[in-house]
Amino acid sequence: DNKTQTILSNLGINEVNEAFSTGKTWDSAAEAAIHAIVSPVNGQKIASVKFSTPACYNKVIVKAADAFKQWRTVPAPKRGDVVRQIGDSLRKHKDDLGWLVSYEMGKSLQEGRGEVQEMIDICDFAVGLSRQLYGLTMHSERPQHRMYEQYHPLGIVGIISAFNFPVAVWSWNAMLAWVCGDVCVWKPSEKTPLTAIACQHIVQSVFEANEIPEGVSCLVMGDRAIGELMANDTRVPLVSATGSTRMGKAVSAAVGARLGKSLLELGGNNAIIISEHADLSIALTGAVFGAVGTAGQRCTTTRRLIIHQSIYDTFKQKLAHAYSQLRIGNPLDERNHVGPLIDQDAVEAYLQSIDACKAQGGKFIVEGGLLSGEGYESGCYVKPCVAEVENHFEIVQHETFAPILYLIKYNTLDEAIHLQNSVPQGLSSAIITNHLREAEAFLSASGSDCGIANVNIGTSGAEIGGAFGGEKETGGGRESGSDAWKVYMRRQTNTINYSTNLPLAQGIQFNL
Ligand code: UN1
Repeated sequence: DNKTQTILSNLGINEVNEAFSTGKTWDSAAEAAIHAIVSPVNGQKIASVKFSTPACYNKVIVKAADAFKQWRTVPAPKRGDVVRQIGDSLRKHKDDLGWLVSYEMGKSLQEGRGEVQEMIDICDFAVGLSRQLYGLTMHSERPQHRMYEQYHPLGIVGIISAFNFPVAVWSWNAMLAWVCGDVCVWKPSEKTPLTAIACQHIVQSVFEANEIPEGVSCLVMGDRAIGELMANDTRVPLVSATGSTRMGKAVSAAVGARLGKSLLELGGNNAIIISEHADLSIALTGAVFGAVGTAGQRCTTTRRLIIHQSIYDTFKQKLAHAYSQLRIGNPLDERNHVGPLIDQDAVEAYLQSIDACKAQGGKFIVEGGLLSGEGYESGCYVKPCVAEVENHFEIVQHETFAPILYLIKYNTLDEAIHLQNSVPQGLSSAIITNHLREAEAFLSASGSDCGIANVNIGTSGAEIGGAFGGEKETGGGRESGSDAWKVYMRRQTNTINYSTNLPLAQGIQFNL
């Protein structure tokens, strides 16, 4: 319709879009295959994109390597000023871009705008950071010597992003990488390339106004074939990848084989422990938002509730009631809580997990299923569901990217923490309790083993100011706030002798 066309044209999206961009240049090889992008909201085609060939990819890397030579010489606070302007431009485009995130990916409009807000926030963070890329100074053991360390730009940062946060996760990487003096080559998910095209246009107009060389921000379209080229490419010192554990293992192996750096943000299997000392209304809202927000497709989605036996039945009833109130439907309609899954493959995985859960002994207290009929024509809308399970079930150990919530009972806090930690993944975790000893035990060295551990907050919806990522199969990377910037730079230790002698360290005498 008209609204869709206006927004697409505001964001620079054509009917058929080129396979790569190095900035001003948008291009494709003649043989580039064309892929249609269909919205999970209504099953309508939005636009098409061409996929990059290896030759396209190579052109991008050559351009990026060239641009790096200039960009690394721009003072960091000046680079920060350019990122500040990107933040300003994102503020202007927040409604359009938030809408397109919602329409292309299927998350609620509020969450689509929230995602753009995360981008704006990381821009602000990066601007401040551009004056704070601190190294330490050390005291030399030798007289009239000075020691310090400094951080230098690394080079090309390859960014592989997932469909579920199609633009925010890229921005966490790109904004930090840019203030650090790196150049970025972004391969967005082949399921959500249009929002990436929109971002490239926004960045490009800021870069052009500031006469930044072409190649500082690059976009390559494609599927895992392009990801593989990047992972194996020695011209790309850092590959930052978000997605499944299977993908992360492949990236890590390829990058590791050439001793490059990878930053991995992979699957989660996040739990909330609900204690007998919990505020149950906080627990309920935190759990339901965590489980059904983004239709269960966040890596921070709440997948397990570990509930104290004394309040288990009460909480179960409250939960079932809350689920009965959920409105599932078009995410662009702000009255709805839950939108569609990304595509029919995701629906298939959801249905298979429900079957597997039943076969393994799970008991559904809120039944799932595919929705059909008016408003559900895309075939991607499913019912959020809740099952009583045991933590060791194979299906419970596995991350299904869908709104399936598992309930598990516990007696002692030690047991609850043990259950929470007894999965292969280690991203986000939470406890709801008003009991100080429980909260502190959960956060202690013998508590949660995750990268994120919260008290009286659910597992999803982290702020950008903290380092984001997790342990074990989550991949170990940290993105976004705190000192996550360090991975985007190379560290150099410098020792300067301003004496007239050459004293050696460790007291060694070497006389000629
Ligand atoms: C993701 O799902 O990959 O903490 C990122 C959150 C969001 C980011 C999630 N701020 O839920």
